[in-house]
Amino acid sequence: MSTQAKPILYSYWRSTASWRVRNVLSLKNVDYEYRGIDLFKEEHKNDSYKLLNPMGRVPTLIIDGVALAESVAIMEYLDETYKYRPLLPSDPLKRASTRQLVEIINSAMQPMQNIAVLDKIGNEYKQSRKEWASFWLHKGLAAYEQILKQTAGKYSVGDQITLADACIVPQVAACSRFDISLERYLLIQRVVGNLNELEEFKRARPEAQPDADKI
Ligand SMILES: N[C@@H](CCC(=O)N[C@@H](CS)C(=O)NCC(=O)O)C(=O)O
Repeated sequence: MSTQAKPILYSYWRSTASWRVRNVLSLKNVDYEYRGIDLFKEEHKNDSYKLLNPMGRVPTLIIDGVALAESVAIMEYLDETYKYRPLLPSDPLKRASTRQLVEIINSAMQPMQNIAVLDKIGNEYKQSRKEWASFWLHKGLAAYEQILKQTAGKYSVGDQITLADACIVPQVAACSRFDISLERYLLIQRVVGNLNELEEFKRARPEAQPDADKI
């Protein structure tokens, strides 16, 4: 159990990296304070926020007296300090597979569709944001799908919910924003379908957040 009474999450409702951390907080049953950072009002670029998150991105988790940034580091810290429902398998190979899947999303997919990167592609290099994102997202989806052939059970790695699951749900939602069809990715569809049925995942969804746009 962590030592601080109530962690504070700086998040943006539609941010997939924030959503990963919300999934883990929800899965671990952690009571936390939510603070919205509006990316479209550029609140993440404020000097005061950058003191907490030097890259000027969301999420940031204030926990145990420290401002932690980078969703994977945050998720691993939570998994180590909140013992309830371990999200990294005890078997070393399954743990490595979990981290492999996490890295495909964290390093090869999300950075390619991050707002700052898409703005550079669109505004400076005058290329199609959608074509760029679609190319990289399909590459990541195909790799994830191929690995699932070896690892998947009910979820990404067997029947245990893992950090990979916390990442794939938001990443698939991001793909739909670029009109990417999941037709070719049957295992991803199955796993995400199973995860989306769980109450813990429903609580973490963008539309359930206090800063969600009410249309
Ligand atoms: N690797 C970082 C990525 C964080 C990230 O790119 N966050 C996005 C939202 S999902 C963001 O803040 N984008 C604003 C920007 O880059 O200006 C993490 O996992 O925390």
